[in-house]
Amino acid sequence: MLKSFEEVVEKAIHYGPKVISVAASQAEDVMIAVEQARKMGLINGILVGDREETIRVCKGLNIEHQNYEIINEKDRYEAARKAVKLVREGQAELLMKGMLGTDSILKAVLDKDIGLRTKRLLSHAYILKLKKYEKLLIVTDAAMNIAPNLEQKAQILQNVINFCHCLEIEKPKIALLAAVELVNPDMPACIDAACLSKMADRGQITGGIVDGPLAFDNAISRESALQKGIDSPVSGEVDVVLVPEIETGNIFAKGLVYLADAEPAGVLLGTTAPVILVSRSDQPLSKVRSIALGILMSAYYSS
Ligand code: COD
Repeated sequence: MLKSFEEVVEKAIHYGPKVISVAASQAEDVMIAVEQARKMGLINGILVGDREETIRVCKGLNIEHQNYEIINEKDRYEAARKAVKLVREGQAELLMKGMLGTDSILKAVLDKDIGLRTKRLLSHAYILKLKKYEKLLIVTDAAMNIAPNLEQKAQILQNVINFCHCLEIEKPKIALLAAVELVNPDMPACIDAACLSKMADRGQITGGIVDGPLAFDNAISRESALQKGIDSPVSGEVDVVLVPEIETGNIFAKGLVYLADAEPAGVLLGTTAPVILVSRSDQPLSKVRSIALGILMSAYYSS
């Protein structure tokens, strides 16, 4: 089991360099991350964006832009489409979001003709390293599916279980989060969690240990669960928390980043190729780590 980003990066270097296409490359934090990843032997980059601006950014950072192929596209959404197309056509193995909105890159990825869709639902995973937790904690879905129904949650769950296998977590422990741990019929998150739990028991979702509903305290702390008389196979050892909808997940993950110094990374799941998807405000190191995660996914799926 890979328990830290250091282990993730070390492992990913072993599989690199892979070709990454960067959608809207004209931003300092994006280029710092891409250059760092290139120097570490993780990637070679195709930069799709405003060529003049990208070169200006590179020069300001003492980055030799000649080390990259640059495809000139000033319009950010068009840049996203071109970057996606490079992956679709096999000229790049990974896609990375640069200086554009999440919804724009998602729309390009979802495009029926040029996108990276599979038959699966696409979802997002935030991977967090917290000071007080000894392994990585994955939050899903805090960035793509707005208000997933039960069927969609089952697919989000299966996506994240498959992703955990890339991190060598053989049987990931997953807590289905709600506000309480007893099924309250007035709380839709509880009902979905109870159904998902049963679906996992019956083999409709495979490869992980799934339990819920659980309130966050009982998910993250075994002591707290036992105090309430809950004997859950995941309490205190969760690898993944499944959140009820995007707002809960997004506020939760960003709260941990800004108030508890959690270090984040982010990737899309269920696509034909890895997509690195982090917030524009995330530090370059988060982007490098997300690239490393993408490389592990790529290596796992092609093995
Ligand atoms: N997986 C697979 N296919 C999907 C998915 C998905 N998760 N979502 C939509 N589709 C397909 C639909 O079946 C349809 O064929 C097509 O894509 C368009 O569907 P719409 O019209 O429902 O989707 P859009 O294009 O209006 O919106 C899709 C987004 C992913 C852009 C939208 O859900 C969204 O804005 N999500 C939140 C993104 C965001 O702002 N995140 C902020 C995090 S920092």
